[in-house]
Amino acid sequence: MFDWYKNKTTKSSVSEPIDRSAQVRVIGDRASGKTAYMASLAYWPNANSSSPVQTVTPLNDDTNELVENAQNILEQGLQLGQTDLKVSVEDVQDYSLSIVLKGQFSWKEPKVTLQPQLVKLNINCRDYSGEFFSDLLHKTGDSQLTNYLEDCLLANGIMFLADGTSHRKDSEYANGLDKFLIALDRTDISKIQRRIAFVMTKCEQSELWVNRHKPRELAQARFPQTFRKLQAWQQTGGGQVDYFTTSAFGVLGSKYPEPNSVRIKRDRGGTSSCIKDPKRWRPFGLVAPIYWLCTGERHKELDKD
Ligand SMILES: Nc1nc2c(ncn2[C@@H]2O[C@H](COP(=O)(O)OP(=O)(O)OP(=O)(O)O)[C@@H](O)[C@H]2O)c(=O)[nH]1
Ligand SMILES: [Mg+2]
Repeated sequence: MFDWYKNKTTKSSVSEPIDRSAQVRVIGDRASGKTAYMASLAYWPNANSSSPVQTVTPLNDDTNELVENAQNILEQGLQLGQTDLKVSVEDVQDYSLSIVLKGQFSWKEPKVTLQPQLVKLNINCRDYSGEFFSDLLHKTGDSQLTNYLEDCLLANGIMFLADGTSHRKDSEYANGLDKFLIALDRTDISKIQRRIAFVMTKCEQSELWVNRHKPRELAQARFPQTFRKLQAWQQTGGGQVDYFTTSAFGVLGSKYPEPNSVRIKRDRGGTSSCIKDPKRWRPFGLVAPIYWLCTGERHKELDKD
């Protein structure tokens, strides 16, 4: 039954890509940027020719609709609507994507030839409403919540998104996470090794941008309680944890980059924005956490993205 939990690894012949897959759930507070993250990933605007990512392909109707939303809403300089909490978790949007990474050169025995090896990442990803996260904090024994938690058990990857500018909510995130991990460990009989990616979003904001290449240090400094909870979970054998920085909107310019976002609101809960210059919309750091969720390894080039 749990066969598809395991990362499917097909040993490659000459030109076949290495196939890796993951079942993912995206969780996080209201307005942490979950839907914008998924929409930007699926749409993949203004691809950079030097990026390690070759293609991103939507694989189902939910994902095609998400791409349309990226075009019709985000690209028009507007904000996406809030995601509603569905009565049944089966009704939650389930995005399916295939990401192909360009070949990396490697020496192949017995003939020593340079051979580029494509890597294909397949993910199925459910984008929960942030209301799920607040219910975790405030409700117990609720059947809807139980339904969502049971659905999380089916995933081998959890992407926990936090608006990088919402650090004043660190203790709430740590408490929500604590409840989440306890519920997960208590009901989990599959004993699969799960990975949790802690992803800080909106990192085009200058105070985050300067530290984007030190995600672990940034998480520890900005979200110390959440960081400690995650580390403790890892140390007690719950699974693996790693840290990432992203922006669904990206920056403008390269020498003196400025955020490609216009701030609409900023408060304790974080930042609401829209894209400043949609023609130059280029997100960063979107694929690095997915690569790690699928493989358990960090991809140096994606980390530099
Ligand atoms: N500056 C900036 N704003 C972003 C980014 N990603 C999302 N936002 C903004 O953050 C707000 C919330 O984004 P959503 O993607 O709707 O957040 P969500 O986590 O899906 O929220 P719920 O569906 O309510 O749980 C909106 O104002 C977005 O435009 C980003 O990378 N940078
Ligand atoms: Mg949403």
